[in-house]
Order: sequence, then C-alpha cells, then structure tokens
Amino acid sequence: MNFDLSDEQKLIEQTAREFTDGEIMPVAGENSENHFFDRELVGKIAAQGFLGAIVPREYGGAGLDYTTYAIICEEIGRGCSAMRTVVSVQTSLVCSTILKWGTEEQKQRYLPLLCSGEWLGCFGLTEPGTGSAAANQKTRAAQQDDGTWLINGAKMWISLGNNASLALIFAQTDPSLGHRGLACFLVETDQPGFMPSEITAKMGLWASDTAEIALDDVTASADSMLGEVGDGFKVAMSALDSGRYSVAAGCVGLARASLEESIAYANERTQFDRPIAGFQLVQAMIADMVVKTEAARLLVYKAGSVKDAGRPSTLETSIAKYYATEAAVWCSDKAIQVHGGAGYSREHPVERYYRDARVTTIYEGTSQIQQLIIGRAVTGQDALKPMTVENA
Ligand code: COS
Repeated sequence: MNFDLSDEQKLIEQTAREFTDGEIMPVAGENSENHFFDRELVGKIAAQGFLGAIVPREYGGAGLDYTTYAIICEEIGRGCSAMRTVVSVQTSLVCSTILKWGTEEQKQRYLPLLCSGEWLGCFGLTEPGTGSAAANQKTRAAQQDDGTWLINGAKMWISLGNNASLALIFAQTDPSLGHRGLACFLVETDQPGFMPSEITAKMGLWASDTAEIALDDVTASADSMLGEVGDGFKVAMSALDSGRYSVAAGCVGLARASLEESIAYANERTQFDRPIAGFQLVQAMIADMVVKTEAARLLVYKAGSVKDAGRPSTLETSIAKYYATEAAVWCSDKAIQVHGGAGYSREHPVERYYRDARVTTIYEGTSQIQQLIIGRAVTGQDALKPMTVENA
C-alpha cells in the first residue's frame, strides 16, 4: 500500500493550491457577503480543467483519475464551498452521469460545452415533497405522439438551477411502476416552461446559486433520455455515487481550512501572557481537527481507489461522505471555539466555514441516509424494506 501521491498528482495539487490561494481565497468572503454567484470565477475554474477532471480528453475533459479529482475538490473546498459545489454538480452529478449513461451523440454534444464551462448543468432530483425518498418523484413525463416528452412538476434545492443551460430532470413516466417507471431527461433550459427562481433564505452557501424550478410543459426530445425508461433511479443513484465522493473530498478541504485558520489564530492570539496555542485544551481541539481531517482524507482516497479500479463504490463513498461531512461540521464548529468572540464575527472566515459546512451533512444524501446505506451493506437488512428474517 502506497500513501504517496504520484508526481503528476503532486503537480496538480500544487496548481490547484496556488489557484485557490490566488483566485478563490481573495474573493470568497466578499462573494458570500454579497450573495454573489461568481460566474467569472467559475470560468477561471473551468479554464484550469477543474470542471471536467474525470471526463476523458476526447470529450474536452482532463482525463484524470478519481483520486486526483479528490485532490482538486479538497483544494477548491478549502477556499470556497460554493465554488466546490459548482465543481461537484458540474463534474460529478452532470458530466460523470452523461459519461456513464449517455449515447455517443449526447456525450459529444454536451460534455465539451460543460467541461469548458461554456454551459453549466444542474441535477433535478429533489422536489418540494421528495428528498430522501428519491424514488417518489411527483414530476411527470408523458410521451407525445411525435415521440417528444412533456414534463410537468417542480424541483427544489437545485444547485446551479438559475444558471444552467442543461438540466438533468428526473420524472415519473408511470406511477404504477414505482422506481422502475422513472426516467432521466437531458433538458435544455432555454424554453418558456423551464422556470427557475432563486432561493435566497439559506443558512450558508450564500455564494452558491440555489434554485426552485417550476416545470410547465417542458419539452424533451425523443432522444434526450439518459438510459431507458425505468433506468432513472439507477441513473440518479450512480450520479450520487460520484457526487457524494466530491462532497466528501470538498469537506476535507473545509476541515483543513478550519484547522489552518485555527493554528494561525491560536499562535497569534495571546491570553494569560502566552499564545493560546500553548494551552493544552486548545491543542486538544486542534489535535482532534488534525485527526478528523486526516481520517476523512484517507476515507476519500480509499473510495477513490475503488472507483479508479472500476469496482462498485457505493459503500466506500457513503462511508467517506458520512465521515468527511460530519468532520467538516465538527472542525468548523471547533474553529469558532478556538477563535472565541472573533470566530463569532464575520471578520474571520471560520464563521462562513461553519455556515457553509452545515448543508453538507444534508445535501446529496443526509448523514442518516449514508448510515442506512452502510448499515444495509454490512447487516444485509434493508431498513426501508419489509424484514427478511423469518421470525422478525
Ligand atoms: N447505482 C446504481 N443502481 C443502484 C444504486 C447505485 N448506487 N443503488 C441502488 N441502485 C438500484 C438497485 O440495484 C435497485 O435496482 P432494481 O430496481 O433493479 O432492483 C434500485 O436502484 C432500487 O434500489 P434500492 O432498493 O436500494 O432503493 P431504495 O428505494 O431503498 O433507496 C436510498 C435507497 C435510500 C439509498 C436512496 O433512495 C437514496 O440514496 N436516497 C437519498 C437521495 C439523495 O441523496 N437525495 C439528494 C439529492 S441530490 S442534492
């Protein structure tokens, strides 16, 4: 077992680190304060190849492996969770899904536009009444005589929804079939029935574009489906296998940012005639941040190595997502504690880290959903299905 990064990975890490220090860190706080979705910064991220890291070069991507993708997510997540959310949605939920399920025509049409950042994509699974029970889609798709589909319904909490040119929309084609009636459509958003509106009343991720989308007779062509009718749920779950991984990797960055700010502040701030970094109880918080950050990174790399080997990675991804997101919440909370009153003020970035971390244990599957996936995998018992033990 080798824990060292390859020379190429070290180089990409250094590039992503310098990019984050130079381009993201200086504007992250201001963009957050202004609730500003920085489309220009997204363009710069794309120009680095960071929006199509895992997409093969023939489709405009960088052709990197999943471990290297995690390194990029960690660095961007260290600078700004809103921008890391862009990377996660665009690269994992949208590009990796088109890559896995798309026809050759769909890949050639959309992937270059997405990797270059010319187009943004969004992932329309969650609905006002449908969160964890993702199969229970209320959005309906009906095929017309000419083969086109008409989609009606509503989507909620959709990152990039106001800026996306392409939307993956999940819809039910036949409610009697349950999850086997679901389909995923590639919807081009420049049509009147696609009506996004911004959700502003959020605890964190103020610099992120979050939308509620009304779908009123939205049309999708006959060849716009990812997979077949009935594949929709699997398309969604496989997308989340990649998305949750990138969230986990971004949270390693968020935990690390919390740690680095805490070390710097604890060495600078004096109380009782010495830097507070010299106090054992402060060191205990910092030591626990180190351990959680390092453990989260190792779990992400483990999941990445399973993905790079081409094996099913749902369990490893859920373990990494569960641990890393909870670690980011914990570390950003303790970073505020280390900063004391200063951490409670907007003058220091740890306040933003704390607010931005909070959604990560919720979006792309709550911590409780990750626990159910892990528990089901190791016990063989599905908490969401009738019991299989005869004497239960
Ligand atoms: N990849 C591909 N297919 C998968 C899969 C995966 N990771 N996980 C499950 N499937 C398939 C199963 O093989 C099964 O296929 P069949 O129909 O052929 O039997 C089908 O999908 C149904 O799977 P399962 O029985 O596990 O579905 P459940 O209804 O029990 O749901 C959970 C499982 C709870 C894990 C799922 O609904 C989930 O992840 N919910 C959270 C949704 C979420 O993350 N929302 C956030 C939206 S994005 S911000």
